[in-house]
Amino acid sequence: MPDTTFVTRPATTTKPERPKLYKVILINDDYTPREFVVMVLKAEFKMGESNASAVMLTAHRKGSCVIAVFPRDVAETKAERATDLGRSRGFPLQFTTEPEE
Ligand code: NFA
Repeated sequence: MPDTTFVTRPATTTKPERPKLYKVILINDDYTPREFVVMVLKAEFKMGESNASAVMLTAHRKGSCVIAVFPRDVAETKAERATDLGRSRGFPLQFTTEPEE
């Protein structure tokens, strides 16, 4: 018969923290064509045409635009993939991430 050890649960339990979310931010530049930005937003962030156009125009006018929030690894991967799409075509298009407050 194996020995069995019973471990009692602590009187107080803590709920697991909800993972912090990260914003993906589109940065404006003077060189990437508007249609290319829209294409990247549709391809990488699954936006429809009108939403992608609105986001692109907000970044164009204000300098940047928050696109979406995701868990850290997802946000970083998407920002990297989207930035790489621009780089592969010789554009300085940039997507960055930052933690939500
Ligand atoms: N400012 C770019 C242009 O006028 C378009 C653009 C928008 C680029 C948003 C990057 C981000 N061609």
